[in-house]
Amino acid sequence: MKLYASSASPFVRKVRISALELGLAERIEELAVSLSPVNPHAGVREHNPLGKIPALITDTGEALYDSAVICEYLDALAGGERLYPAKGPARWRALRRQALADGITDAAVLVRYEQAARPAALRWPEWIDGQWLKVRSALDALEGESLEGPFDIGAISVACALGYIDLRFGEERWRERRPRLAAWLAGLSDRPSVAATRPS
Ligand code: GSF
Repeated sequence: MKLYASSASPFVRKVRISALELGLAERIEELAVSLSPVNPHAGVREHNPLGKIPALITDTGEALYDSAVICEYLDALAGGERLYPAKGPARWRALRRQALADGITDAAVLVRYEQAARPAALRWPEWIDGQWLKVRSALDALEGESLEGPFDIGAISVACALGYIDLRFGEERWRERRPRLAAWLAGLSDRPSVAATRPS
């Protein structure tokens, strides 16, 4: 399998952690790319018309995206029901938590593009504030949940969202008002899949 990837991408990190957890990492060859909405990558666009990473090319040549689909595909390849609970409340909790965490990451990535890619004269502070409202509200919601339990796709997605905020927005100091979430993330720091994929 081939994976269009970049080292700082939080969505690619979801796939990397999932592959390591499932024992599939060695079957994936990474194709490193650099892209943004104003700097699209032709190879990625050929396989994913949205021009986004992660995009996976399976061994039969089929392209899969986005991160949620790729992670569920890898889970199925490894026998199924390891990262994606099959049914019942555990499934809906994991999927809902993945949606919440990916929403945090989506909003944070948009802020990053706004600040790093958009010309200063075109920036819109209220729009950035609107993205931060989503991020902070979602972090508050996670602080109110118990994240203890299996390291499923919901937990993986939360770890990647928090890792991305630490990478790009250290000044946010999200831990100050969210001690439970902070302790949960700290408890994961030695987990091999998390440690091996930490962005630098
Ligand atoms: C989001 C992927 C994404 O925004 C997923 O895979 O879950 N819903 C998708 N990827 C970014 C890179 S990143 O910040 O992880 C991307 O490819 N951006 C390029 C663009 O044109 O938006």
